[in-house]
Amino acid sequence: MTSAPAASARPTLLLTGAIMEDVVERQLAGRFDLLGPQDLDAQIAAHAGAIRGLATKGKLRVDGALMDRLPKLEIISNFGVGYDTVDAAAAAARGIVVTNTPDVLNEEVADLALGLLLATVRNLPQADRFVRAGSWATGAFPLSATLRDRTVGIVGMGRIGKAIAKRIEAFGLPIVYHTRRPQADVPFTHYPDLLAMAKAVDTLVLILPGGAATRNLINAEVLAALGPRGILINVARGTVVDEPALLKALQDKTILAAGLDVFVDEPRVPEAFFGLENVVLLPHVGSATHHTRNAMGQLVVDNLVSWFAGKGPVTPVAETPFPRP
Ligand code: NAP
Ligand code: 8YV
Repeated sequence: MTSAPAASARPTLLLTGAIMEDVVERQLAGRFDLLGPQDLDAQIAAHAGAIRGLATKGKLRVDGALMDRLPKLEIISNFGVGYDTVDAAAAAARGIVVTNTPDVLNEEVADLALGLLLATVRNLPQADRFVRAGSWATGAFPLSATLRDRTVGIVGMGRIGKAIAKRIEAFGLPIVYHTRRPQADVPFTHYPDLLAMAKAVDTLVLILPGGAATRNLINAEVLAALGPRGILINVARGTVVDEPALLKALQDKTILAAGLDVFVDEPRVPEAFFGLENVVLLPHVGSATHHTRNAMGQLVVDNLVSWFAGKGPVTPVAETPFPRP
């Protein structure tokens, strides 16, 4: 496919998961013949030759094998800025456009990252549990670590990384960052070498894509370099961290604490984390407000509607630029 299709009446669209029923499904229902998300396999088997669009979210892998089952597929619209569950290279090779939901969630995810950082450094969930348990009546809550003398290394300095940096600057903390390429529009020191940065800081905030290229980037060596004052905040993807290595580092106090919004096998969280007092665990809620999830859902709809109106995608991913080169 080298260009957008001519405008067409009611294309068939497959939903691989329940996506914001009130925003996405209601708007799409008037314009598309909708299939899924129930009985996906049976629906694909029965309608494979008709499916021209796919709206996807979360766990289900949209890989080359699935694409090969859908010979008329033109567009994959992903609910989320991270699209590590979609094989975008396989889509590109088949002339299929992939879209995601960038920018509309930057501030929300950055807010959550700072909330998680504060909660982890100042033991806020533990303090809440302390009060609820009636323990305050019998003594004071222990003093905590502080943000005051910290240097923050941000791994990933894209749209959300910059929004996080803006907030950390307002807290008066020095910032450095690691990415593969330096960013021209930020004043912070760039570390091309992650290990060197981990040695130079005591706080790491992860906000980069998941997938094969970043799998286990944060391993035992990086955690050891971060050291016993070290705080790790992960709002990126669970796969970016070697989870067993992190667990061991928390148990052995190789690092001080971690705040995790994301895990390798969501919604399954290794139970060994539950018994640790030096970790704050969130159920992947970086963008999870009514406001921002609605905006993300609207962008999923806008991409599909624009594509099938013959106007091209609104927010194609880098692997499937439009118009194609
Ligand atoms: P973005 O604008 O594309 O920025 C990604 C950043 O990561 C870039 O600075 C990029 O720089 C860096 N990066 C990519 N691959 C890297 C690698 N192998 N090593 C080091 N740095 C690498 O993306 P964004 O919109 O900020 O979103 C970032 C990610 O946040 C998403 O992909 C998603 O996984 C995650 N996220 C999580 C939540 C949540 O709910 N917890 C919500 C939204 C997003 P270089 O290309 O120069 O390396
Ligand atoms: C979403 C996210 O919750 O945008 C992302 O990359 O991780 C979150 O905003 C998720 O994609 C929805 O499943």
